[in-house]
Amino acid sequence: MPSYLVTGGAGFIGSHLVEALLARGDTVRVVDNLSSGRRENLAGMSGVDFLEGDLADNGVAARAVAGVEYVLHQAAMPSVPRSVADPIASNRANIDATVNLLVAARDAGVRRLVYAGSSSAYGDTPTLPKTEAMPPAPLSPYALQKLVGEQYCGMFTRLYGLETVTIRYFNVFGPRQDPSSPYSGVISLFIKALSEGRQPTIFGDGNQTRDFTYVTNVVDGVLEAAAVPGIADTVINVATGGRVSLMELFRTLQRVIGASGDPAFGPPRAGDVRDSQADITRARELLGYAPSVSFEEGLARTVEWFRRSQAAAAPETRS
Ligand code: UD2
Repeated sequence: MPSYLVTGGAGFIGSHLVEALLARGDTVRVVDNLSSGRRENLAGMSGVDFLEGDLADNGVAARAVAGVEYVLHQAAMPSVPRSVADPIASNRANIDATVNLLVAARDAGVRRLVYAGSSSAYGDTPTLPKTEAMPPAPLSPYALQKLVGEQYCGMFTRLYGLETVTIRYFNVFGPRQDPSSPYSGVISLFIKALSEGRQPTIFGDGNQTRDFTYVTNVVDGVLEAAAVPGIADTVINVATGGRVSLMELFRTLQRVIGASGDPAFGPPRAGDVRDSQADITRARELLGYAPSVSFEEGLARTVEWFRRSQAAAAPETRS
């Protein structure tokens, strides 16, 4: 029964990893500073060893990795615009915490650390789809910080022999993605707005594209990345492999939700990537990965989850 640490395990993606690990009988510890994660995300998942703390504190990092075989490092301060607004706070959460965790994992003899990288590393390089061999070109503090984190991981493998693998995520969405902040992922924000009869805002002309990836696909990729031998010091895209514009996303969600009308438009966001699409050949070859849930099916499941969670919250709202 291998033991796993999921950093950021009370967050959106982290909680899905915890759920999958528990379902197959693994032992799971979570470390989370609850900055964007919530204890409720782990509701019903019994047996989790929960440690509340911030990995930017190296004492917390050391406690978190004690006795652990695998680390799935999800803890981060996501969001391009948040990093543009506050580069120091995001640097601390995304780089300082990662270095502390790597040192602690090295010293504790962890077998492998899987790092949550970001498609933002590719920036606006002209070629699509993006292959891992392309030179990175970060456009925002967030993109640079996530890239530095993955480079630290590779360096820890080469310098100290700590096995690390980076999975570059491409715009992950699904149940438990929190729509409550202006920095939330666009799908969660659009679902919330359309469900409440409001029009969401599109930043820019709406022709920017993303390889939106349902969370289950990411869980599959990350768990394989922890298990497959001989892939230390590798960067691997995990995505759907498609490309959907913001306008297409908006129209598709309108259909699924049963809403109409046109979106509002605002100025493009500073640091925003124009087009993003993954080449998933490496994931297929190294991890045996294939996306098991399509973009459309993922949207339907996410809207359904949102409806059920709104319905569950409704009695409290009325009281
Ligand atoms: C980046 C990364 C993604 C992940 C994420 C974490 C890229 C291509 N992707 O996602 O992999 O690391 O950061 O935060 O860099 N938008 C609107 N209206 C809104 C909100 C967003 O039009 O109300 C636009 C936004 O300007 C962007 C797109 O929707 O063009 C997606 O935005 P997002 O914040 O969901 O994710 P993004 O692409 O910054």
